[in-house]
Formats: sequence, C-alpha cells, structure tokens
Amino acid sequence: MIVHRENRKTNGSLDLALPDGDLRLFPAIDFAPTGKDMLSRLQASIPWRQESITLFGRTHAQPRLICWMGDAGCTYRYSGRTWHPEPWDSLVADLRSQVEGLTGERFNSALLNLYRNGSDSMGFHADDEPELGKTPVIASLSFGAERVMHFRHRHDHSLPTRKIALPDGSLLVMRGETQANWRHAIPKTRRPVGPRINLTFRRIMI
Ligand SMILES: O=C(O)CCC(=O)C(=O)O
Repeated sequence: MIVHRENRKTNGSLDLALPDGDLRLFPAIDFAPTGKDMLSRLQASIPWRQESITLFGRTHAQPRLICWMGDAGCTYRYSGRTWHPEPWDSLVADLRSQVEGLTGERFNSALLNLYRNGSDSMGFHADDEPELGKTPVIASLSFGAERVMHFRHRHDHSLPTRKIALPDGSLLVMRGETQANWRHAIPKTRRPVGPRINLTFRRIMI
C-alpha cells in the first residue's frame, strides 16, 4: 500500500511527512526538451557499465547497470570501490540544471542507475558517505517503469516500512536527517516491468 500523507506546495511538490526525515516528491515534471523519449535517449547515450562489488568477501555482479558522472575531481567511494566520474553527458547536464532550478540546490555529480527489468534492484543503504557531508541533499529523478522505493528507519524498528512509488518523470528530494535516520532500497519485483533509469544528483565536498 502506497500512502502519500500529502501536503501539496505551490510548486506542485508533496511533503511526504517522513518522521525524522525530509522527503519531497514532485510527482510529474514536464521535462524539457522532451519528456517522453527520455528513457531511450539516456539508454543510448550513457556509458552504462555492469560493475561488481565485493561484500563480506564475496564478489557479485551488481543487479543493475550504473554510471558515475560529475565534475572532474568528484571521486566517490562506496561499496568498497572508488569511482572516478565520467564527464557530463549533455542531456544529463541539462536535466541537472532543471533539477537545480526546482530544488534551489547545486549538484556536482550524479549516480545513474539502469534497472533493466524487475530482477534488477538496489539493496537497503543510506547515501551517507563522508564526502556528501552531514546532511546531504539527494535529488532522485526517475524515467521509465514505475518502481517502489522502500524506506526503513535505522534506529526505531517499530516504525513501518514506508513505500513510495516513483513514476516516470518524478523527482524525489531527500534532505536534512533523512540519510542519518533512514535506509532506502528498490526491491526486485515479480510484476512484469520494463526498464527504468534513475539519476541521483549529489554534491560531493571537494
Ligand atoms: O533507483 C532509485 O530510485 C534509487 C537509487 C539510489 O538509492 C541511489 O542511487 O543511491
């Protein structure tokens, strides 16, 4: 069950009332230059990579394709790996400007994820690496198949998992203490779903 305890703002965004966190959803943004074929354009133009990660001594292929993109020097360390950025793709750079306009924030990097089908996923984690600062702002833009993001509180296990549907053209903005207090994930789904691309814009402290 997906519940948006909403509080719509004049810019069309919804405050999702996450306890100990700050989550705002823009449900449907009309992106310029083209909203509708964004998925296929990004699928074609991004240098997608199938990466492996080593966790608890075992190496696995990540269940999605990824690309780390950003300004020169925006090196990012997570899952035991160090990622050096690809230069900005022109469409992603254009989307970044639009997201900066909507959020009033500046971003110098983005993790791009391509979920090929419902078997692709992302496990529970927080975007809390030291290079993102204490209260990172993460702006997460989705194109293609709708997937559901799950949020679990890191300390208060009596709180239920919060489930947020992320439709095509939506932007989810996480701020404040969200990463300190919550983990999030995109679980696999048995529903037949097509590809989805998610771009999480971030600011690395360099
Ligand atoms: O695909 C998504 O919506 C989530 C991506 C994510 O959690 C991340 O890049 O850290």
